[in-house]
Amino acid sequence: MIMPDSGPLNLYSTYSEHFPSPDSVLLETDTGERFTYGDAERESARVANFLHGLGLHKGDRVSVQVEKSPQGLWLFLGTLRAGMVFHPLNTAYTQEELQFFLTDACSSLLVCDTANEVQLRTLCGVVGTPHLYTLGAQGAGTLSQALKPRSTDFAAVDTVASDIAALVYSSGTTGTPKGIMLSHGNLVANASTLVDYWGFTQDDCLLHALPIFHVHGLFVAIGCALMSGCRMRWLSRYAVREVLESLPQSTVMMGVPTYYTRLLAEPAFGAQMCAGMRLFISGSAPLLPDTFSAFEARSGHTILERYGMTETGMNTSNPLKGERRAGTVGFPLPGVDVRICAEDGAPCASGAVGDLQVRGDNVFVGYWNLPGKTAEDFTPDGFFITGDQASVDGTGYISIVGRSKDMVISGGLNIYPREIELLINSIPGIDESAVIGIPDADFGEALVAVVVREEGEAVVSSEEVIEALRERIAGFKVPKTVQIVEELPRNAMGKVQKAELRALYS
Ligand code: MLC
Ligand code: AMP
Repeated sequence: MIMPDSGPLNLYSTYSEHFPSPDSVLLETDTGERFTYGDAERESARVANFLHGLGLHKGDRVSVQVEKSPQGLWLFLGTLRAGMVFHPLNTAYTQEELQFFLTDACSSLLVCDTANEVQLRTLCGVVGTPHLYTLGAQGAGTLSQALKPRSTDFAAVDTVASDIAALVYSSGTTGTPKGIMLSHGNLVANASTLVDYWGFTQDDCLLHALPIFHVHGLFVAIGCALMSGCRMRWLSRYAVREVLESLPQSTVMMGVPTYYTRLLAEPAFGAQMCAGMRLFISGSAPLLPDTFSAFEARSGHTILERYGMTETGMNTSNPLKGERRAGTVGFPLPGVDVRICAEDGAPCASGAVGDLQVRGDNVFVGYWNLPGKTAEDFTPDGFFITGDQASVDGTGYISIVGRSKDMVISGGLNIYPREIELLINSIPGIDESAVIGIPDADFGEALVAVVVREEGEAVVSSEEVIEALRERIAGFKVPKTVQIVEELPRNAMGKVQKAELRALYS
């Protein structure tokens, strides 16, 4: 949504208005290091000076595929300060996937892991990305060398609410990923709402175990911390042992449902280690009511479930004070208009299932270079059509009950079956395929490919299908199993019956 530009607005500058004294601790890492708010200011200034020194301009894309580290956070903050567009990339993406992203985003700079430098330098040559620097998990690499001589002072570039702060890709029902343009205004609006709604203060310590290449870990978690001036217990990845050790020093945790089911699977997890915790938040995928109840029984805490999307940030949330209801995502957040509509666009009565639509300052500016797709996904009165199906009960609690888009969420990561089907169908010896999600105790949903082989062709095995996919796409998108069948079930119109396949393989 395009907001009126009523003056300068920069996400970093807004964060920094809430920073406590420079010597206040911002990050405590799993290796025992501590970084202060002063470090964040100085190091992000070096990044901003470096980006300007490279000759990059406001609006240029800075693509980043690195392991989670404090230096990765400075890179994000420095990019915002410099007025450039932060383009985070999942570390699991293969070269083929990166080629698409760098080309589509027309990136000016790629920062990658030291280990990938050689291959990605060649790729940058192919796609025309002019600059490449490296950043290893421990902070070493050509980027840190280049940053050393830079000044630790930098005045944030003048940006306005509608200027793009980040470009985050999500795949889609056509199989081709699309860039989601998030503006400074979108990210400021959502983070400030969440800080208030979830009661963040400087006294909090947020247990941050999420990756920082997605909206959840990057804008929701980091946004709440920086806009309240609190501390973060910073884990480089979600490892259940480190989470157990960190809980006694934390007050808030955010995670996808898998984070909570993995905690419940640990016999050592219990109420005592949660004594200092005030809030557990879950999102990015449905939290099963059984998980909600088991967690309450073990820890004494009711998990607060919220609902959002990359395109919109957070839209609804269960309350901080008041009943958190299992199986629901609570109420619309302040400043977010939510409505549930029938196919003809009329509002649904309470209890009826319809398409969930949202409008507000949190809603993205549009899809990168795809004005037609952007127009298609908005109603004439400015509501974004989420593709989620929902209902609202008589007391206002909203439940997400399904999706009109064909999408699987595995461990909080979205996978669009069409993308995988197109790749499987291109393997020699394969006639066609259908990719589905089936219930999985760990990931919520697990990917299964149902495959029909070509008659008379050399026989392709399930293992060969998996191997062929591994070379081309991120591991989390590779189906956990491949079922070879004679034919796919179809209805009278010739459409593959995925519900039938799900029932068969669940
Ligand atoms: C890893 N693997 C997965 C997977 N993650 N498979 C399916 N689904 C996943 N989510 C596979 C790898 O390919 C590998 O397979 C094997 O599991 C081990 O990899 P790993 O990296 O060691 O796994 P692990 O550390 O256990 O990671 C699982 C996880 C992680 C759940 C901790 O995926 C995670 O942190 N998920 C959170 C994602 C997130 O931040 N989502 C928010 C999106 S924003 P192999 O076969 O190669 O060995 C959003 C908006 C909103 O949705 O509302 O928030
Ligand atoms: P992403 O594209 O990664 O931003 O994922 C957004 C999608 O995740 C939404 O459209 C929903 O389908 C799903 N989602 C996020 N939070 C929840 C939740 N609490 N319950 C159910 N689905 C959710």
